[in-house]
Amino acid sequence: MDILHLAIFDLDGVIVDTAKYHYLAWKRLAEELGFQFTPAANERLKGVSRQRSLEILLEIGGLRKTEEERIQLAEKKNTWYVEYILQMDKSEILPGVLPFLQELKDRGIKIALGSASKNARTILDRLEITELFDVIVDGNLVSQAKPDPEVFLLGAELLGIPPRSAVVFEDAQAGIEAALRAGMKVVGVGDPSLLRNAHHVIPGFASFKVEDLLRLLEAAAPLEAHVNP
Ligand code: B16
Ligand code: MG
Repeated sequence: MDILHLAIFDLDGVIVDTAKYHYLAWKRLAEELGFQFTPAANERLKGVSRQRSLEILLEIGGLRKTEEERIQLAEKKNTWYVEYILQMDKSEILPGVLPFLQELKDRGIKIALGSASKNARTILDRLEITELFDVIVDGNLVSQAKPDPEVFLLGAELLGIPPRSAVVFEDAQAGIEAALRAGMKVVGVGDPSLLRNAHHVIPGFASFKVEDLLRLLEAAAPLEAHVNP
C-alpha cells in the first residue's frame, strides 16, 4: 500500500484573507469602547484565539473588564464578524489555492484544515470547498491554542497519518512553531522575514506544486533544532 501523505492548511492568511473582516469587527468594538484600533495593531491578532485577541485589544485600549464582560464583548465582535463572512464567496479564495487543493486530491494526498477559528466551517461553506477536506480541525475541537501543536496533531491522528508524513501551511509565527512542535514539515505563506524557522517560505500557491511538497517530506531535517526555546 502507498504511504499516505497529509497537507494541513491554516485558514486565515493561507486559504482566504479573513484578517480584514476580523479587523473591521475588532475596530468597531474598539470604537464603541472609546479607543482607536489600527491595521498595524491588527497584525498582533493573526492566528490568535478569539479570547486572547480580545485581551490584546483591551490591553491596547488600557481597559480592564470582568470575565463576564469579556465573554459578552467577544460575542458582540463575533456577531459582527459573522455578518461579514456570510457575504463571502469563492472569489475570495487566495490565488493558486484551489488548483493546489485539486492537485492534492488527484494525487491521493490527504487534506486537513488546522485553524484556530470557530467559524471555519461557515467560511469553507461560503467558499464552496468544504468537500475537499478529509478532516476539519477548528477552534471548536481543540482546547490548546497555537503554538501548542494540538490542532495539527489531532488532524493527523484522525486520519491515522504519522506527523512526519505531514506538511503544514501557515501564515503566522505561532502556527509555524505549533507545526514544528508537532514534528511536521512547515511551509510559511507570506513574508520570509516574518516567518522564521519554516522549512520553506512561499509568497502564495501560484508557484508551489505537489512535487515540491513531496520533496519537502523526503528531506530529512532535525525538526526540533528549529524550534525556539
Ligand atoms: P474566530 P487561523 C484565526 O484563524 C485568525 O487568524 C485569528 O485572527 C482569529 O482570532 C482566530 O482564528 C479565531 O477566530 O473568532 O472565528 O473563532 O489563522 O487559525 O485560521
Ligand atoms: Mg492564519
